[in-house]
Amino acid sequence: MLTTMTDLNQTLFNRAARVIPGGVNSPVRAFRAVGGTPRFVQRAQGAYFWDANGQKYIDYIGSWGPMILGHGNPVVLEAVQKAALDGFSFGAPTEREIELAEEILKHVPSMEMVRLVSSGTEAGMSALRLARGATGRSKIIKFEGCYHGHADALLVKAGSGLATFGNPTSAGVPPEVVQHTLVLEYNNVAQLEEAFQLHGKELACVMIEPIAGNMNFVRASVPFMKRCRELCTEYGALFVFDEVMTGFRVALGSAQSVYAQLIPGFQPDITVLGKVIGGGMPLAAFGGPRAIMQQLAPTGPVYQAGTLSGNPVATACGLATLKEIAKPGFWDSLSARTHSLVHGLSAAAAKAGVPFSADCQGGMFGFFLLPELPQNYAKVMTSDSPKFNKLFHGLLDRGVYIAPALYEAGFVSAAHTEADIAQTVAAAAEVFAQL
Ligand code: KE4
Repeated sequence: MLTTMTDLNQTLFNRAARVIPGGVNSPVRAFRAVGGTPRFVQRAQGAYFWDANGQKYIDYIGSWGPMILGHGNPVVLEAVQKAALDGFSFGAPTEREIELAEEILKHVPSMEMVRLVSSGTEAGMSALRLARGATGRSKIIKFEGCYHGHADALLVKAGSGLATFGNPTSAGVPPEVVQHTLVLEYNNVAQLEEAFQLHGKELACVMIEPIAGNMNFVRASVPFMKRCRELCTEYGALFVFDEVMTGFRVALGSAQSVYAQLIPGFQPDITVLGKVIGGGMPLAAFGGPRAIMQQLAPTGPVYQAGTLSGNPVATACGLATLKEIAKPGFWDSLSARTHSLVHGLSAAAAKAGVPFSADCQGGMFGFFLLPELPQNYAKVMTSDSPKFNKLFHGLLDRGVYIAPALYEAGFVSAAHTEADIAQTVAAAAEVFAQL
C-alpha cells in the first residue's frame, strides 16, 4: 500500500480548486465518481507516469486514447522538437497539413477529403453542421450513452462525464437547441426503424460511436449497424461515425474497417477523428466524400474555421504517430498485449468469483463488473458503482491507473510490456479477492 506523509497531490488539488473550477480542466479528472484525490502528473514515460509524490503508475488511460505509442516516444518527440524550431503557429497553410491529411485518407478510404481542427468536440460540432448544411435538414439521431463532445446540440444524455454524474442533459443548453436531437437506445433496431418511419425525411444524420467507449466498451451489433447504414441510405440521411476514440486506436483503418469486414462494402458518410491522430497534441479532424466536404467554406456554404486548425507542431506530432502505428507488426503486437490484459483480468475475476465481463479491439479495452457484456446504456447503468470504486482504488493503491469512472474505456499502448500486464493482473487478483 502507498502511504505518504504529505500528499502533494492533495496540496496541489486544494490549490487548483481555488483557481480552476473543480481543480480540473475536464470534469472526469476530478475523481468525483470514484472519490479520493486526483493524481497530479509530474511526468510520464512509456507506459508509466509519476505523480506529485513521485509515485509511479502503469497508465491505462494514456490521455484518454492519444498515447498509443506510450508517453515520450523518441521518434515523435524528435518530430515535435524539430517542428517547434520552425515555428509554433502561422495561421497559414503548411505542407505538413497536406502530409497529415494524405496519411489519414490513406487509411480511411471512406474519406476523400478531411478538415483538421483542434478538438474532438470541434470536429463533432463541425461534422453535425456539415451534415445539416449538406442535407438541408435539421433533425439528428444520437444514441444514449454515446458522447460526441460538448457541443450544445449533442450534449443530450451523453455517456461520458454526464452519465457518471447521472445528469442526462447539461444546464445552459436551451430546449430549442436540442429539440431536433432524437436520442435512441443503442443497439435497438426496432426503435431505429420507428424513428426513421416517423422522421426519416427530416433527418440530417445519425451520429454514432461504432464502439461506444463512453459506455466503457459497447459494440454496435452487426444487425444494428447494418440497419443504420441501410436506413440512412434509404432516407437520404448521412451516417456520421464518431471515431474520435476508436479512430486509429482499435485498428489502423479505425472501427469502420472492423465493420467493413463484417458487413461487405460498409462505409459511413462522415467520419470524426481525434486523440490518436494528434498523438497527444490538440488536433482532431472530420472528413468524408469530396461532394460533401466541398460544402465547407471556403468552397461551400457551411462555415467552419479555427485559428490553430492544422497547427504545425500538432500535425508533426500526429503525423509521426500515424507513421509509427502503420509499421508492420504494430497491430498484431498491440492487440496481443490488450488481449493478454483482458484475459488475465477475466481469469483473476473468475478465480475470485467476481462477476466480470470484458471486451477489447486493438489497443482499446473495457470491462464491467457484470456477468455479461451490456448492449446498451441502461444495462451499463446496472453496474455496481461502489464495487467498481473499490476496484479502482485498490488498483490505484497498487500503482495501476485505470479510468476514474465506470463508464470510460481503457487503453493499452505499444509501450506496455507483458511484465506490466502481469503486474496489473496480479494487483487486480489481490483486489478481486477483497471484493
Ligand atoms: P474532445 O473535445 O474531448 O477532444 O473530444 C470529445 C469526444 C468526442 N467523441 C468521442 C467518442 C469522445 O470519446 C470524446 C472525448 N472523450 C473523453 C473520454 N471519454 C475525453 C476525456 C474528457 O472528457 O476529459
